Amino acid sequence: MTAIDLRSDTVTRPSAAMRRAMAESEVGDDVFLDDPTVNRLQDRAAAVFGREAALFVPSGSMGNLASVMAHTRPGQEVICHTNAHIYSYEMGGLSALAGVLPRILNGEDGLLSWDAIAPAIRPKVYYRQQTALVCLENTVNMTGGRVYPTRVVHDICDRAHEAGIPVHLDGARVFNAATYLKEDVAEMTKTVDSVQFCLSKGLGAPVGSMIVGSREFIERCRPIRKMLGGGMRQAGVLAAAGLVALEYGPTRLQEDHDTAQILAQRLARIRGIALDAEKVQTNIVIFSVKPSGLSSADFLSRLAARNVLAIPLDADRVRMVTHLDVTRPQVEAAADAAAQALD
Ligand code: TLP
Repeated sequence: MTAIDLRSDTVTRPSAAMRRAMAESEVGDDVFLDDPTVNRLQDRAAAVFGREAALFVPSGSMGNLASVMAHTRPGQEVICHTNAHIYSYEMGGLSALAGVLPRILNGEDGLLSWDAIAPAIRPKVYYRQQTALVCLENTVNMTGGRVYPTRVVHDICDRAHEAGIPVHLDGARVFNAATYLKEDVAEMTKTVDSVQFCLSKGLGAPVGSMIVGSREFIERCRPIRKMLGGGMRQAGVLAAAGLVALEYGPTRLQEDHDTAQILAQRLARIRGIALDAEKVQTNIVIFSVKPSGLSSADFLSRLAARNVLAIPLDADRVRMVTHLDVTRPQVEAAADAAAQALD
């Protein structure tokens, strides 16, 4: 029996239509800029976000890193939230490869505000390292897929720009945020300087992310992508999947939010689990098993024995993510398995 895999929305497998598009894709050598399918994907992504240009990158981590490197110089500071993926889950690339200092801030639910950011901006004097970039994440993965109100994003960007500081958005799941808000991604992100979004999460592609921004910014990212080892050749086979993901992926994300809601409500009723289902806005459900007395690792191995997979966030907390390869009956079965595991 195949497992009910709630470890991430990255576990989805390409659909038949996607595989067909990949098999039939027209390809060239993208390092020579002549892969027609990559070019089509880049043009489409730029159009969806109402921007001048976009760049296809192998992963969200590379998209974020290349964007940071294009916006900053070594020795400068990058403001982000303590929960930010770019800070906690990207192998220290900010320091190891971009050479910048992460300036980490707190804020409820992983969200920053201008009031939190303003005091952290370094004074513009030659003998202090300068604040070069603000990074936001939407949705915020590690606080359970929380969504930024768009006016907060615009406010942060407007004020940061007044201070001469650009803003990068880690929009790995920005289409989930758009689905929750019932807003258009172009409108939601129009004030940020660059966006990284993932094709390989809820949108269902096997590989890939996009950076979108001005043409000048994208042309600065392109050689950095090459330096990081992300210059791909006949990448049209992947871009073809990306085009299908970008076209159809966003149209079905509400289903993932609905199944996450069902999952959260069922889990919240289980003794031994602490979870506020009302905080679940998108497709990520995070809860604590501390009241049960079990560690997250013990709980997860009991769950795996019942054919349900999820990941630990720390000693007490567990993350489950819904996606296109899990159905409503499967999340109901997963919640039943959680109840049995804690019985
Ligand atoms: N997130 C993965 C894991 O790395 C935790 C997941 O399963 O959620 N930004 C955000 C907000 C992300 O959640 C991720 C991946 C990335 C960037 C990086 O994307 P990839 O994995 O393509 O490098």
